[in-house]
Amino acid sequence: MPDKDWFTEFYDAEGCAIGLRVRALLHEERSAYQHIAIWDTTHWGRLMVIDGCIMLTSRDNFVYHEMMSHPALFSHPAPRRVAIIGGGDCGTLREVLRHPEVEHCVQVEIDERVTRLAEQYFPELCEANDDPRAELRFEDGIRWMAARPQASLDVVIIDSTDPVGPAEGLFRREFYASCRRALAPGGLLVQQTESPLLHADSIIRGVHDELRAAGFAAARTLHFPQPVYPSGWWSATLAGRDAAPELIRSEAAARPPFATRYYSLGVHQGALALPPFLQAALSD
Ligand code: AG3
Repeated sequence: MPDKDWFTEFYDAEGCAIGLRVRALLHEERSAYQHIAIWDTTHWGRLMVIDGCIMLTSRDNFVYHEMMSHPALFSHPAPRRVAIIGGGDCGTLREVLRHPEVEHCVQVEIDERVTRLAEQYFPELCEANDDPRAELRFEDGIRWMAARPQASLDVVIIDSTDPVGPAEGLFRREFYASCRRALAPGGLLVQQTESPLLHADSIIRGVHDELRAAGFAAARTLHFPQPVYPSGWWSATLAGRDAAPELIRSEAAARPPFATRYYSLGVHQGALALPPFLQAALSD
């Protein structure tokens, strides 16, 4: 098969790559912030790539988006006010708005083009964008968060790209401190934290340390498969403003009032079970 039929993300830092066979390049542009490409693949539906990094495919994004939203929302006693930082494809927003307790969910994405292209090429991810509880903002999430009134949010979800370039500041204690300030008592934060296999001692450990430095009480990392991201294995880290995050609404989690494809009570509990190497990397 000639190379031109494949899109490959080369993950040079770890000497590995992930490839998908493609049929056509549907769109390509350089926005004010980054290079964005949309491909049609032969087996994975559509593919969005930002600066050479795979963001999502139609086929497997449900795993990531459900794990970025449902564990946090079922761990908060009453998640009414939610903010998503990044998440421009709107997949996380859609999952958040499945929760009837949510009264308002604001998505703060720096690059409006990501959302406009998602509307066009991934309309299924954008089906909740017209929900009256949804607010779409296009601005710098770090600055937006720093300007939030104190105790005005219940859950903060950071759905970012890798911690290089524009997203780097989203992995630092200064940003976490503004998140913590904006969270009401009992508030929770969740962030995508890259690969357990590749980044346990670096990024994931670093996020735990930065969260603690910012005043969060405790953090717990969940892991799940994500075939199109480097190593095929991914993570999200949950942190509690005042206490360790616990799955306190387990009855609701056992019977969600909406359909899920990956998330379940058992999956949530299993995702929190850390293999020894990861436990060791994250213990004090
Ligand atoms: N999530 C992107 C996670 C980072 C992927 N990294 C990579 N391919 N090197 C954002 C998109 C989903 N809403």
